[in-house]
This record gives sequence, C-alpha cells and structure tokens, in this order.
Amino acid sequence: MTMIKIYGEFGPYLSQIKDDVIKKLAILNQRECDNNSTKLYEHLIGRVKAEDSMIEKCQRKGLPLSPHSALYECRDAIGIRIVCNFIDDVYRALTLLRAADWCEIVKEKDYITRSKPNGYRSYHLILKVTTPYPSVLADTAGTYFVEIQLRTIAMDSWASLEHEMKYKHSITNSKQIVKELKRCADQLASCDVQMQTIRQLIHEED
Ligand code: 0O2
Repeated sequence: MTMIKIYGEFGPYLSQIKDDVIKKLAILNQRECDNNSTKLYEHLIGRVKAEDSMIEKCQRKGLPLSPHSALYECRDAIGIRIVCNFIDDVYRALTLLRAADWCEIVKEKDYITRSKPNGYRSYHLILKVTTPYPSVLADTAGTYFVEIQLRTIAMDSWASLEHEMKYKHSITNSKQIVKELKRCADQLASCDVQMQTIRQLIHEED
C-alpha cells in the first residue's frame, strides 16, 4: 500500500462529488420515466479511482505524482458507468447530458460506432462540473472532472469478463480467449441491435 496521497487535500471531496453527479443522473432518469414511461438507464455504478491505481496511471503517462496530474491531466479520478437496456437509451442519455446545465462535456469517445479491436463497445465522456469545493485549478467555480462510461447491459457483462482476463496474468491460452471474447462482443452487439429493432416494432404498435 502506497503512502503517497496523490489527491492531496482534494481527496475527501471526490466521493461527495461522485454522489452529487449520481443524484443529478437519477433526476434525469426519473424525469424520463415520468415523461416517456421508459427508464433512461438500468443502473449506475460510481467509483473513486484508488490512489494506487492513479499513481500507476500517472507513472505510465510520465506525469509528476501530484494532485494536478491526477485531477486535471487524467480526469478520471471520479468515474460513473451508466448501464442501459438498449443502445438507443445510451444515445438518449447522451442527448440529455449534452443539454444539461449542470455539466459541460469536454471530451467524447464513441467506441460504439467504432469499437476497439478487441470488441470493446462503450461511449466515454469527460464532464466538467462546478462544485462548492476547492479545486486543483484554484478557480472560483470549484471545477472537477468526471468520466462517464455509457454502455448496454450486454456490453457491460462483456467488459467485466474482459477486464478479469486482463488482470489474470496466469492464463496460458490467452490468444484463444481473446479470439473468443471478440466473437462474443460482435454477437452481443448484433443482439443489441436486434433487441433495439424489436422494441421499436413493439412501440409502433402503440
Ligand atoms: P479503470 O480501473 O476501469 O478506471 P486514459 O484514460 O487516458 O488512460 P484513454 O485511452 O483516454 O486512456 O481511456 P479510454 O479509452 O477512454 O478508457 C478509459 C477506461 O475505459 C478504462 O479505464 C476502462 O475502464 C475502460 N476501457 C477502455 N478500454 C477498455 C477495454 O478494452 N476493455 C475494458 N474492459 N475496459 C476498457 P482504466 O483507467 O483502464 O481502468
């Protein structure tokens, strides 16, 4: 366990900011349920990146071990995953986040339209949020950054499995597993599209 406190004096605020953003997302979800009778997302998971993992990330990127590197250069100390039932819900959540007045999207990566070579599909955002807390930027807005990952349930299960494999260094037949995982990701993506189409057909009946 490291003794370096890479988040410095800002560490204690991170969990509170994560919870505040989760509350805002829950309000968006409730509004969608009230207006459209369909949930925006199935569930949310939030985490504050462990200091050890952040130190490892800063070292990997050749950044000095400082709160500025961890909170401004990396921007994923606070992470929230929005897990949706259908692909359309991912894009609906994205539209609502683009319109939200409590955050600004400063970076987007669409790994759904352009999946990663291993089959990973997810939509990543970096949100800039204003908080009542002191910020590493020393601005009056109390600026913090939050990484949002949006994906379907199917893709979330896949990513958990793939993540497990990455951390299990003792695997002997990894080439075969990587191939199987890619095949599985493509099948899940195809199922996501089929389920989306079926949902549209059902709704057209209304
Ligand atoms: P953790 O523990 O999940 O936080 P950077 O974030 O700058 O290092 P980049 O390329 O900007 O790099 O990040 P990107 O592509 O937006 O991905 C960041 C996060 O997405 C990762 O965080 C993972 O959570 C997830 N991710 C990206 N690619 C994959 C993948 O191929 N498989 C799985 N399972 N997850 C992926 P961390 O920091 O790696 O880890």
